[in-house]
Amino acid sequence: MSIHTKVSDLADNILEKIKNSKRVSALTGAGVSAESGVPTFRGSDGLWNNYRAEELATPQAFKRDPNLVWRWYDWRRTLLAPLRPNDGHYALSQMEKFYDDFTLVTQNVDGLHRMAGSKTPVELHGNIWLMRCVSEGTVTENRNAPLVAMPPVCNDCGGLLRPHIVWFGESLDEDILTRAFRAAEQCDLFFVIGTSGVVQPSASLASIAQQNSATVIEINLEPTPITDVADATLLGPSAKIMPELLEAVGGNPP
Ligand code: BJW
Repeated sequence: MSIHTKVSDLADNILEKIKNSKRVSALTGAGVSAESGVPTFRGSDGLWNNYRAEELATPQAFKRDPNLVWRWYDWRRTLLAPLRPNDGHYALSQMEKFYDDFTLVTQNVDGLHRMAGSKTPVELHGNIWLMRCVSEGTVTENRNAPLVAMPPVCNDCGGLLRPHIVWFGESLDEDILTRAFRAAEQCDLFFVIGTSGVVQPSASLASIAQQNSATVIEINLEPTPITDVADATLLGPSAKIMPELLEAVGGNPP
């Protein structure tokens, strides 16, 4: 474990891995979107500070008061709508071109990785721009922000729609989880960027990569539980560090 603030300070063997690995995966969290203006979940400016998670991000909360839950999501969607990817997102999308095999796994629901050009991000916790019919299970895209009608209902059956997001106590989609575990198990290099590393099962991906002999590099503003399993931690904003990493691989920083 080593902690640095610049990519150029990393040990030679770590830089070698960054430059020459073939199979690479990255797990991102809310910190990657922070510099785009998206609030993180925890910490002093976190979303949970003003709202109790168990009142809003659970199936029980939605059953009890769908209007309250939708008002929170409507507020977040309206805040997100004008926001754009930052240099961290762009550097990650460019990395796809420099490694033979690159899988981006994200806990973020904001869709900014796709907007930055990442082709097939594995979205572990869903997507805030998708809605799911509680009765039929059909998933549709809806970009209205603010929403026109509250709570939104299914055009086909009139049933209640919910955000297509994984709430606490809900299982992650099996296929998506399989892709994420495979990406962690089969990579030579694993980046963990802007996540507090406390929400399972996502947080376990770094340990899985490490147990399968991958080099684990963490990028965060501060140490986290992941720091203990990482071969190196780079302390700093992802919009600064990710372009430095891209440059180390041979790319032109955004
Ligand atoms: C920067 C930066 C910059 C800032 N640059 N860095 C095993 C043990 C214990 C509990 C469980 C367990 N398995 C499952 C659980 C229960 C639960 C869980 O993990 N609870 C823990 C909190 C204890 N997990 C679940 O319920 C999951 N389901 C599941 O496992 O089903 C089976 C099961 C159920 C129950 C029991 C057992 C098994 C589902 C989890 C779904 C999480 N969903 C959320 C909310 C979605 C709502 C929404 O968005 O609308 O997803 S929680 C919330 O946290 C959101 C995020 O994706 C997720 C992770 O947060 P993230 O991204 O790490 O953000 P932050 O804010 O925490 O951290 C930001 C970081 O960035 C910080 O470190 C900053 O320093 C850093 N940073 N600016 C770089 N510029």
